[in-house]
Amino acid sequence: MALLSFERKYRIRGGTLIGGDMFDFWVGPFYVGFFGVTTAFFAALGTALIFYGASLGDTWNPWLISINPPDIAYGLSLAPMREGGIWQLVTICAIGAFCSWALREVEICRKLGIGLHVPIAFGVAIFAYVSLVVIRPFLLGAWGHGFPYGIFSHLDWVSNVGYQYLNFHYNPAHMIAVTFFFTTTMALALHGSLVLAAANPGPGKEVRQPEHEDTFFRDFIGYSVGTLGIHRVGLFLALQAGIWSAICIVISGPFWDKGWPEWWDGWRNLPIW
Ligand code: BCL
Ligand code: BCL
Ligand code: BPH
Repeated sequence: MALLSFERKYRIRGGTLIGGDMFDFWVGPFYVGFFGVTTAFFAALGTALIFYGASLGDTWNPWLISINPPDIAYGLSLAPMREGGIWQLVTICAIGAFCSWALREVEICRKLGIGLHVPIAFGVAIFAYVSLVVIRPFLLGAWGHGFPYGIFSHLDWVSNVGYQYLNFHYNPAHMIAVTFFFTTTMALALHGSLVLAAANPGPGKEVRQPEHEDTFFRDFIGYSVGTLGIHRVGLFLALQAGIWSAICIVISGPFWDKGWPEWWDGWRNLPIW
């Protein structure tokens, strides 16, 4: 891979955000950079803390290990290590690792001279995570509202929090988020299959061009959004899915503490039906 002719031109120092040319080098195919080092630091420390927490617990079964947030009674204070303090430190490490990862993406984009679309998109995923473990717990006044770090335990959390609002499906922002997740998958299914169809017209036939792809959708549904356009649509749909997810959970509690079905009462009671 390193033999791509342009790599010699871009694999040079510069473009870093901080620290000048400190760590401004590659190890094999990987760009390191200052934020590569901070990612490794936070990821290693966070993972070690999870193992430490697991060693205090009563199981090494990977499905059952769980690092739990502090009791609600600790509010927004720091809890003792064994009573949620580990969760708090893991959360700091996780945010440190995710943000470092995004900033490393930024440095690579700057070296390549390309836009920052990828790190911005990842920023939306980080935002969704932060909304779950920082923004919502902060608004509710206790770190205990964050989700536990365990494969099964975090599923229990989702189910319990969902039923706390009777039927989470009635949360309007959840509806929008779910719809965007489904639509994203539909768009990628159409895009992936269309590109492969043009690239694989059958044995012995010449690969078809984007004009054929556009024509397929014009013939079929009267409109093609175009080769660049579909990537804009895809990015838009995926980011909306993340953004509305974050909204749907942040409003549950801080802005609406009854069952979500009740939210629709005003609408149902309109005198027009
Ligand atoms: Mg979850 C499921 C991780 C937040 C609801 N969730 C999963 C599993 C995986 C996971 C164990 C498959 C996810 C996947 O393929 O995603 N969830 C995970 C992480 C976070 C998270 C890391 C996080 O925010 C840091 N999950 C949440 C929040 C809920 C939630 C709280 C709303 C988003 N999650 C659910 C539900 C389900 C999962 C509902 C499932 O049914 C599914 C499952 O089977 O659970 C048992 C897509 C991403 C990829 C394909 C990229 C690869 C990701 C890999 C697989 C992640 C491995 C995580 C690893 C085990 C965690 C530890 C890290 C180490 C210490 C370094
Ligand atoms: Mg719901 C949330 C769909 C039924 C209760 N629900 C969500 C949303 C999504 C969804 C819109 C989760 C996606 C998300 O936030 O991603 N729900 C959904 C669907 C149904 C459904 C489709 C369905 O029935 C068909 N939900 C229900 C039922 C309730 C319910 C009715 C339970 C009984 N639902 C809830 C609750 C929540 C959701 C409660 C939420 O909290 C959640 C939500 O909106 O959260 C914001 C966002 C992505 C992330 C948070 C992942 C972030 C990843 C980070 C940045 C990176 C991790 C890196 C990793 C550690 C690295 C691993 C190592 C490497 C692999 C090496
Ligand atoms: O590198 C990437 O992709 C290859 C980035 C990434 C992205 C990107 C990247 O550029 C983008 C654009 C997105 N994700 C986008 C999105 C969607 C919408 C905006 C959204 C649906 C989503 N990502 C979701 C998810 C999920 C879900 C749904 O659960 C997961 C699990 C991921 N994304 C995962 C990832 C990673 C593969 C990668 C990425 N999305 C980011 C890798 C990274 O940050 O590496 C640095 C950190 C580590 C190596 C480990 C850190 C360890 C911690 C310190 C400890 C663990 C704490 C954790 C809280 C425990 C959780 C336990 C669970 C069992 C609950």
